[in-house]
Amino acid sequence: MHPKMWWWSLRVVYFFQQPSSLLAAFGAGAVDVYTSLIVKTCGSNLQGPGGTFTSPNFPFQYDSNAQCVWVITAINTNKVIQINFEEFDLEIGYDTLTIGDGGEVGDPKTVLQVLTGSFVPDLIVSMSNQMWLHLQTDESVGSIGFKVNYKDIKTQDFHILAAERG
Ligand SMILES: [Ca+2]
Repeated sequence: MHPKMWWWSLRVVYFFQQPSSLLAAFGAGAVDVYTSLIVKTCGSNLQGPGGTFTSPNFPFQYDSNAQCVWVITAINTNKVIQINFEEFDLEIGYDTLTIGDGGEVGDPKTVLQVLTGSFVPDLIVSMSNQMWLHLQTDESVGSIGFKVNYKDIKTQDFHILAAERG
């Protein structure tokens, strides 16, 4: 694909913050295009029971034009993935970390959160035994990125935790 076309497509995806509007506007084909557009330059495949990973170069600036993909898998399919961020800072509005449920990286139907800037929820939990994270940075201005802890948990543990938190 022509580089300009590739870039334009990414921007379109960025502006359609709601995955459902992307689907509505372009149909199911847009999902396939989005997925095929992610040319991975960093990231890894991870497994439970738990661990820590960071954006490239952390705690120094991440690279511009980065496309990092992490997929976390609990081998026990009855478990789900829980993540919590120790540090988080991305160039607000231009660099994003998209987090989704399952292993279909980039599928807008599975998006749980699109994070940018320095605000993060304290916990993000998948619905299945897999979670994907996609860091996408633009051509200029970086920040420290993020450090995140992950673990696989039994689904009932999360319900208890949620109940305790009210
Ligand atoms: Ca940037």
